[in-house]
Amino acid sequence: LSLEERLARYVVEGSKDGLIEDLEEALQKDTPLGIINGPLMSGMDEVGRLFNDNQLIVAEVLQSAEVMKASVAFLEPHMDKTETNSKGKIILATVKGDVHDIGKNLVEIILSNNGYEVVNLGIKVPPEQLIEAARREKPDAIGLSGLLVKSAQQMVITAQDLKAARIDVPLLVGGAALSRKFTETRIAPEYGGPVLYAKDAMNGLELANRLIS
Ligand code: B1M
Repeated sequence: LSLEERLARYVVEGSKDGLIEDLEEALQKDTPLGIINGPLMSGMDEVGRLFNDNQLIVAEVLQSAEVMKASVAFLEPHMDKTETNSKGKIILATVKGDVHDIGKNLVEIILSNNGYEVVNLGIKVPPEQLIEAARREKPDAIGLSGLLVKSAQQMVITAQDLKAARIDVPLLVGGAALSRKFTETRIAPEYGGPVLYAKDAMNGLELANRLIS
C-alpha cells in the first residue's frame, strides 16, 4: 500500500499500529492540514460509507474517531501558528443532541493557531448554555457545528433562541449535514445578526478573519 492508503486504512480499521511513523513520513512531503484533509478524511468518508451500509458498528466507528483524534493531536504541533492571541474571541459548540466533535475541535485548533481565543463549550450544547456563555464571554462570533440532519434543524432553533435573547454577534455554522443554501434560507432569516456557512475548518478561519478583523 502507498503511504496515503496506509493512512486512510488506520482510520478505517481503527488501528494505531505504525500510525505515528507513517504520519512522520507524511510530514516530509505534506502539511499537517493536507494530511488531515487528504488521506485521513478519505478514511473517515469510507468509515461513514461502511457504517451507512451496516458494515461497521458504533464501537468500531468510535475507534476510527480515536485514530483521527490521535492523528490530529500528533499533527497539531507541526501546524503554522501566529504569535498573537488577540484577533478576537470565538465561542464554539456542537449543537444540542449531537456528539460529533472532531470537526469542531479541528476548527478550534485552526482558529487558536491563528490568533483567536476560543471558548470550546463541547458537545450537545443547548441554546440556554450558549446564551449564558455569550453573555459571560462577550465573544466576537459564535461557531456552531453539527453533523446530523436533525442538527441542521437544531441550528435553526438555536438561532431563534439566541435572537430572542437579543444576541446578535455573527454566527459561523458548519458540519456535514449543512449547506450554504440551508444556512441562507433557513437559519439566517431566524437570526438577528449575520450567519455564515463554512465548508471546512480553513474556510471557517477565512470567514472569521473577514468578520472580525
Ligand atoms: Co456518526 N454519523 N453517528 N459517529 N459519524 C455520521 C455523521 C453519519 C453521516 C454516518 C453515516 O451514517 N453515513 C450519520 C449521520 C446521518 C445523518 O443524520 N444524516 C451518523 C450517525 C447516524 C450517527 C449516530 C446516530 C449512530 C448511532 O448511534 N446509531 C450517532 C449519533 C449520536 C449523536 O450525535 N447523538 C453517531 C455517533 C458517532 C460516533 C460517536 C461513533 C463517532 C463520533 C466521534 C466523535 O466525534 N467524537 C461518529 C463518527 C466518527 C461519524 C463519521 C463516520 C465521521 C465524522 C467525522 O469525525 N469526520 C460520520 C460520517 C462522515 O462524516 N463521513 C458520521 C471528520 C471531521 C473532521 O469532519 O466533522 O464533517 P466533520 O468536519 C468538517 C466539516 O464538516 C467542517 O470542517 C471539518 C473539516 O475541516 N466543520 C465545520 C464541521 N463543523 C464545523 C464548524 C465550523 C466550520 C466548519 O464553524 C463553526
